[in-house]
Amino acid sequence: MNAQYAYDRGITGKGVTIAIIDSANLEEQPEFAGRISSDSKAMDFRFARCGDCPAETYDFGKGDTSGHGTAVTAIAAAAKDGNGIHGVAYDATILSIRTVRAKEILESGPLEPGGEVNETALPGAITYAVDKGAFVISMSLNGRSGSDYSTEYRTAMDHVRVNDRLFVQSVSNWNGDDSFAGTETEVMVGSDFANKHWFLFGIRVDENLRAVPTNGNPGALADRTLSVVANNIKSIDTAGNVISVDGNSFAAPAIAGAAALLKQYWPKLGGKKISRILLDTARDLGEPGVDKVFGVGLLDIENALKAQAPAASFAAAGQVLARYSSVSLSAPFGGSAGAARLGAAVGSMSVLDRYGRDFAMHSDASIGAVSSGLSTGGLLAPVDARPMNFDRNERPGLVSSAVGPWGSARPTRPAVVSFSPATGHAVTLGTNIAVGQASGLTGSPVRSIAPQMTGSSAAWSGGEWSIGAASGRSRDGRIAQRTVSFAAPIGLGLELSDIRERGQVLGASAGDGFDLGDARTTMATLNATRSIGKLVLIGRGSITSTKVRGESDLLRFDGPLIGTAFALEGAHPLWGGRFTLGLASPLRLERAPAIVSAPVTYDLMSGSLKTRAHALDLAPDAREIDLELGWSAWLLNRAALRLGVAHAFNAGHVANASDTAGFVIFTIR
Ligand SMILES: [Ca+2]
Ligand SMILES: [Ca+2]
Repeated sequence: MNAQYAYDRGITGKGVTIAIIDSANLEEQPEFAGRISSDSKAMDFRFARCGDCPAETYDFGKGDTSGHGTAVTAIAAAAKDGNGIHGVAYDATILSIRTVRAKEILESGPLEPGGEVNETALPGAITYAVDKGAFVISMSLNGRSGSDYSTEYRTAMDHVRVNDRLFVQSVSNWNGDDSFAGTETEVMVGSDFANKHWFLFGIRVDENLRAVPTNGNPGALADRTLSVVANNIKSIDTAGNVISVDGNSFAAPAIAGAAALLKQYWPKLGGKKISRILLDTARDLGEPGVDKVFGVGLLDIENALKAQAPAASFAAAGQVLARYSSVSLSAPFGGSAGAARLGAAVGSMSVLDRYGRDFAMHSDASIGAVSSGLSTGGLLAPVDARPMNFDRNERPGLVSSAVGPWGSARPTRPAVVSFSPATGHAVTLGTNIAVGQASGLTGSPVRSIAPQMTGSSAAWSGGEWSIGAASGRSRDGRIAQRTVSFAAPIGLGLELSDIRERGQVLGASAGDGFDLGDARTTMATLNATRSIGKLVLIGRGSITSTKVRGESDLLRFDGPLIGTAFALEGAHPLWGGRFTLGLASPLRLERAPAIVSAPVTYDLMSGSLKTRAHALDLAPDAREIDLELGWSAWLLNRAALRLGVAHAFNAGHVANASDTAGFVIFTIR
C-alpha cells in the first residue's frame, strides 16, 4: 500500500485517534505502549438472568478473549519498534472499544466474556467513539438488519457525518454475500445513501492482488470500497506473538490507518474529504473502473499523499515558479550568491490541490548568474594597440599611427593617431578602440557589465595636465558609455562616466517578457599617482549610483543602487621591464534594495495565484579582492611582452569562491 512514502516524511498517525470496535479493550502491551486512549472501555452488556429477572448491565473491563480485536488493532497501529510487526499508522492513538456478549448467562455471580458480538452496544460504541475524538472508526463486523436498534444505528452514523469523521467497515467473509443490502450497513448509510461519503468498505485481496473467491461483496457500495492485501498477512495474538491472519476483518483497519496518516498531515480535512482522496487515488484492479470484486481498487497511500490535480495544472504552477528563471544576475550583485538570495525569495510556494491540500512546490529552474571570473575580465579582453612609446618631445606633426593586430576580432579595425600641435603638447585621437578599460591586470571595475565596448576617444596633454573624453557602446548596442577625465600635475585625476544600459541593470539581464528596465549609472573615479624613487604607486577608487526605470512588476528596484570599486598598484622597473603588484576589487553593490513579487499560494484547480511584495537587498555579502602580479617589457621597440598572474579571493563577490588566471601577451607592432 506504499506507506513507506508517508513514513519517510514523518507521517505516522501521531496525534490521530483510531477507534477499533471489536472484541478487545486492550491491555497495555509493548505494541501499543503509551498509545491506548484512557477513554478505551468495554460497552455495557445488558441482560437478564431469567425471564422475570430485572435487567442488569455487565462491564467486561479490560482484555480480549478471542484475540480478534488485538489482531485487528495491530494492523492499524502496532508499534514500529523493531519487534514483530508494525501497523499502518504506528504512532496513532488507539481508542479500544470492547463489544462482546457473555459466554453464558449464569443465575448468579460474575459473567465470563464470550466471542460473540454484543450487537446492541454497537450504535452506542460508534457514538462514544465520535464523542471521544476518534477521527476514524474501524469495525470489522457485519450483521443482518431487522434488530430493534435500527434507529440507533442510523443515529450513530448520522453522528459520524455531522462531525465529519470516517467509519470503515469490512465486507462479509461469506462467499457472494452482499454486505450492504439488508444489513445494518444499509441502515447506517441509508437506502438513500445519505451517509455514504463518511463510509468506506474494506475488501481483501491476496498477496498477488487477486480476488479472494470466498469474499462477500460491497453490493451497492462498490464505489465506497477499497481493496487491501489481507490474506496470509502478519499480525499479533494477545500475547504479542506474530501470527498469520486472513480475512476481510484486516482490510478495514488498514484503511483506517491510512486515513489517520492523511489526517495527521492535513488536520483540517474531515472524513468526507479524506475518504474521497483514498478512493480517488486507489489503483484500479480487475475489470476497468469500479467493480464489486475490488471496489474502486487497491489502497495506495503514496498516491493519496501526493498532490492531485490535472498534469497541466502542475505545468502551469511550474511556469509561475519559472518566471524568474530568465533573470541572470551579474557580478556587482554577487552573481550566483545574489541569484541564490533572489531564488530563496521567489523559488517556492504552496500549491493547493483539488482537495484544498497544500503542498510545498520548489522551482526546478534556478536564477542565472553571470560569472565575473577573472577569465572574463580584463586579462583576456583584446588589447588595443596604443602608441605606447609616444615621445611628447618630438617635433610637432604626425608622429605615429597604429593599427592593432586584433582587428580581425572586431567589425572594424582600431586606429589611433597622435600628433603634437606644439612642443610639449600631444593630442591623441582614437577610433574603434576599447572604451572603459582601466589599467590594472584585472581590467575595468565595470568589466562584468560591459566587457567589450568600442568607440572613439580624444585626449590632450600638455605639461603634466591632461584632459580626455571617450564614448563607446557595446557590440549589441545595449550599453553606451561616455567618460571625461582630467589629470592634474600633482598626480591626481578625476574621471566621470555615464553608463546607459537598455534592458539590463549593471549587467543583470532577463529573457523575453521580463523587462528589468533601463539603467543609468554615474561613476566617479578618483585616481592618484605618486612616485617614490623608481617606484610608482597608483590608486583608484570608484563610486557608482545607478537609477533604474521602467522595470518589471515582478522585480523593481527601490531607490538608487550604490556600488564601489577600487584598485591599488605599485610598479617598479625590473629585468629591463616593469614589474607590477596590484590589489583590486571590481564593482560591487553596497546597496541594492529590490522589491520582488514573491509567489505565495497557487491554486492548481483555479489557477489563481497569491503573491506578496517581498523586500530584499540584492547587494552581495562578500567582496572580491584580486591580487595581481605582472611584468611587461618592450622588446626591440617593436614588440611588447606582457605576462602576469592574478588570483581572486571571494571571486565574483561570492564568499570563499576563488579564481586564478595567468596570461602571456606578445604584441608586435
Ligand atoms: Ca512492532
Ligand atoms: Ca476495477
